Amino acid sequence: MPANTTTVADPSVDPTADEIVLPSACPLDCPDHCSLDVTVRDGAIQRIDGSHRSSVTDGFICTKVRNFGDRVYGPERLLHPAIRTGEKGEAQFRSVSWDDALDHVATRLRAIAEQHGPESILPVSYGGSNGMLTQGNTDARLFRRLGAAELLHTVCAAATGRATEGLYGKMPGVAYEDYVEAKLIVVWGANPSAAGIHLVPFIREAQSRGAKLVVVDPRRTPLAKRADLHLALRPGTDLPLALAVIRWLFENGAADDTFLGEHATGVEPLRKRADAWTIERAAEVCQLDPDALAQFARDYGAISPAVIRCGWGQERNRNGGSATAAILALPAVAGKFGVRGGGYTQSNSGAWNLGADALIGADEPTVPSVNMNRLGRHLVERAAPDIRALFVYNANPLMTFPDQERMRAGLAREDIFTVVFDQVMTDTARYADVVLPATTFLEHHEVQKGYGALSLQHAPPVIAPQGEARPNLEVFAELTRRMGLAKTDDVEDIATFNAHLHEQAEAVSGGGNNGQHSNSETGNGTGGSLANGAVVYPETGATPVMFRDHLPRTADHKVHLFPADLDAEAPAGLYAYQEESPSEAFPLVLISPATRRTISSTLGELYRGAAAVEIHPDDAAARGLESGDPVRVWNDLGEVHCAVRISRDEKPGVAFLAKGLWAHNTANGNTANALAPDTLTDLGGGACFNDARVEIARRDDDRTAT
Ligand SMILES: Nc1nc2c(c(=O)[nH]1)N[C@H]1C(S)=C(S)[C@@H](COP(=O)(O)OP(=O)(O)OC[C@H]3O[C@@H](n4cnc5c(=O)[nH]c(N)nc54)[C@H](O)[C@@H]3O)O[C@H]1N2
Ligand SMILES: Nc1nc2c(c(=O)[nH]1)N[C@H]1C(S)=C(S)[C@@H](COP(=O)(O)OP(=O)(O)OC[C@H]3O[C@@H](n4cnc5c(=O)[nH]c(N)nc54)[C@H](O)[C@@H]3O)O[C@H]1N2
Ligand code: SF4
Ligand SMILES: [Mo]
Repeated sequence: MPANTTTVADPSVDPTADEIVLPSACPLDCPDHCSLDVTVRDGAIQRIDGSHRSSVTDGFICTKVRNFGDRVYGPERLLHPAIRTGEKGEAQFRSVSWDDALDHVATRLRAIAEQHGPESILPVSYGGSNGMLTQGNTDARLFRRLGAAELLHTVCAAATGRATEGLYGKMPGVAYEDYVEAKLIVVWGANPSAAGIHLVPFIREAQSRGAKLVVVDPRRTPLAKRADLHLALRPGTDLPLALAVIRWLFENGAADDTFLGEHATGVEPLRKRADAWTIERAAEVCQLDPDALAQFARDYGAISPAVIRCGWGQERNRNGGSATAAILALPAVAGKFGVRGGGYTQSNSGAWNLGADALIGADEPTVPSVNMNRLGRHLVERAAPDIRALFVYNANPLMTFPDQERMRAGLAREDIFTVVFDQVMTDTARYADVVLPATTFLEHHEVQKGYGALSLQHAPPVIAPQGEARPNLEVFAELTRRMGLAKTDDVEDIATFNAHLHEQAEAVSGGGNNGQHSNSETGNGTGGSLANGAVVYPETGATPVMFRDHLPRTADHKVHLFPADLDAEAPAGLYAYQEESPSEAFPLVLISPATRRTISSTLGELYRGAAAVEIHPDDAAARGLESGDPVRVWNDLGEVHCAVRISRDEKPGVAFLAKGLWAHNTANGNTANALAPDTLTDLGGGACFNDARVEIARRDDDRTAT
C-alpha cells in the first residue's frame, strides 16, 4: 500500500489522506463475486484490487475488473439522457435533461398502454447487474403495476436451473474452498480459467495433494491441458455420457444403495432410462474413446471425495436440461455426499432465498409472457402480445440473445418505442428512441450474492456518479411517480431495501455466529452479518457440507432423481436423448463460450480487436484455409465475416467464436448470435446457442478486412 493510504469505509473519516482505499464487491455476472479494494484519490478511481475479505477472492481479481476504470471514464460512457435524432441503428442523439427524458418516456408509455394495452410494453433485462439493488425492486414494481408483459429470463441457466431445482431444490453446493479436500475433481461444461478464475487455485492445490482431474469439454481448455483425463466430447452429447456412467455404476456394484434408499426417490426410472447407454454406445455418440469413458466411470465409482464442477456449457443445446440432471444425479448414485469436498457445484444463486418481493408487493395481475430467446422472432412476426414498447436495462439483447438478424429487425421497427438504460453506448442502445445513463457499481449501493463463491456482500459507492448517471432503483421509482402509478407507502429508498436484504441475509447465514465452526480447516469464513464486504455462508456460518449441513430443499428433503414434472416437460421425456439429423450444408458445430475479455458483452466497448473463428487444422485443410484468412461463417439464419484461426485446441468438426463480441469486432457487424437458432432446451425454455450448425469459407472478395 502506498504511503498516506488509509483503509476506511467512509471517505469522510480521514479527509487528509491523499488516497483512500474503500471496500467494494464485484456485481458482474460471474460466479466468483469478488471482494474489492478500490483506491480513490480526489474522488477518482486510481486502482481496483482484489481484497482478502473473501477467501475465494484471496487478494486477486481478473484483468477486466482491474481495468473497470476504463469503462467508468471511457469514451463510450453514457453521461446524459438523450433522444434519438437519426435513423434507428445510427446512434445519433441529442442530450436532454432527466426531467424531459423521463416525461417523454412516461408520456409515450402511457399513450402506448392506452392504445395497445399495457401488455404491449415489454421490459427487457437480464444479467448486466447481479446485484439486488439494481433489479427486482422498483423496476419490477413499476412493470407489474403497469400490467406490462413479462420477459421470461431464459437466456442462461434456464435448463440448469430446472434440473438443479428439480433434483435438489435450492441446495447450496460444494464451496470452492472445499475443492482442496477432493481426491477427484470433474470439471464438466465449465471453463473456470476464463469464467470463474478463483476456482483454479483450489483445483491446483487439490492436484498438488494428489487429486485426479477430469475435464469434460469439447475444447482443450487450460484445465483440460492439465487434466489426467480429458473427455473431448461432441457438443450436446453430455446426456449419453452421464447415463453411461450411471449405468456402469449400477452394473458394477458401484452404486450406493444405502444412500439411495435413505435419501433418494426415482432411482428405478433413472436406472431404466440409463439402461440403453452402454459405454460403447455412448462413446460412439459422444465421439470418445470407449476406454477413456470406462476409465472415467471406474474412477468416479472408486475415488472419494469426488466433486463435479458442473458449468453451463452442457446446457446450451436441445438436451441441456436432461444432460444437467443426469450429471447431477451422479453424486447421488455413487454416494459421494456427506463428506467435505464431495458432491457438486452448480449455481448457488437460489441458495440465499433473498429478494425484495415483500417490499414491492407481489399481488399484481398475471400478464402474458415472452421467452427472451425468441424475442427477435416475436417482434418480427408481430406475435401476441403485440409489443409496441421495449424498456431495455441490465441487458444488451442485440449482442446476447439468439437469432441476431431477427433481433436487429425487431429493434429497427419504427412502430416500437425503445428505451435503453445503460452505462455505455451498446449496440442495442444505438437503436433506442431514448437512452438513459446508468451508474456503475462503483457509483451506487449494491447488495450481492455469489452464485459460485458462497458469499454475500454489501458494497457502498466509492465515487460520485459520473455525469448525470443515476442508479436503477431511483430511476424506476421516479418513473413510477411520473406515470401516476406510485402509492403513498411505496418503499423506494436504498436504506430500506438494504435493511430488508440485511435482515434476510442474517436469517440465511444463521447470524453467522450460531455456534458452528468458522471454517477453520481453510482458515476463513468470517460469518457475521452483511457488513461491507462480509462473507457469510447460508445457514451454517461455515462452508457447508452437502447432506451433512443441508438436505435437499425439496418437499421431502430427498434428492428426486426422476421428478414427474421434468419428465412431463421434456419433449421426449426426462433423460431421453434427442438426436440430431446431420446437415450436409452445415457440417460444423459452432459453440460460443465465455472468454477472458468480457463478461457476456459487458466491457466489449474496450476490446476493439478483430474476432477470429477458431477451427481444427483438419477442418481448415478441408476448406483450404490458413490462419488469418478472412472468412464467412454462415447458415440459414445469418452470416458472420471475420478471420479464421487454426488451433489444435478445437475438436475436429467444432468451430469456436467468442461469446460477447460487439458489432465492431467483425467485418459485417454480426456475431455468433447471428448463427444461433432460437430453438429451446428440453427443460426450462433455455437458449440453444451451441446448436448452431455452420459452414465456413474464405471470403475472396475481401482479403484485407477481418
Ligand atoms: N470472463 C468471463 N467470465 C464469465 C462470463 C464471461 O462471459 N466472461 N460469463 C458469465 C456467465 S453469464 C456465465 S453463465 C458463466 C458461464 O461459465 P461456464 O459454464 O464456465 O462457461 P461457458 O462459456 O458457458 O462454457 C463452458 C465450457 O463449456 C464448453 N462446452 C460447450 N458446449 C459443451 C457441451 O455440449 N458439453 C460440454 N461438456 N461442454 C461444452 C465450452 O467449450 C466451455 O469451455 O460464466 C460467467 N463468467
Ligand atoms: N453466443 C452466445 N451468446 C450468449 C451466451 C453464449 O454462451 N453464447 N451466453 C448467454 C449468457 S450465459 C448470458 S448470462 C447472457 C447475458 O446477456 P446480457 O444480460 O445482455 O448481459 P451483458 O452482455 O453483460 O449486458 C448487460 C448490460 O447491462 C448493463 N448494466 C450493468 N449494470 C447496470 C445497471 O446497474 N443499470 C443498468 N441500467 N444497466 C446496467 C451493462 O452495461 C451491459 O450493457 O448472454 C447470453 N448470450
Ligand atoms: S468478474 Fe469475476 S473474477 Fe473478475 S472481479 Fe468480478 S467476480 Fe472477480
Ligand atoms: Mo450466463
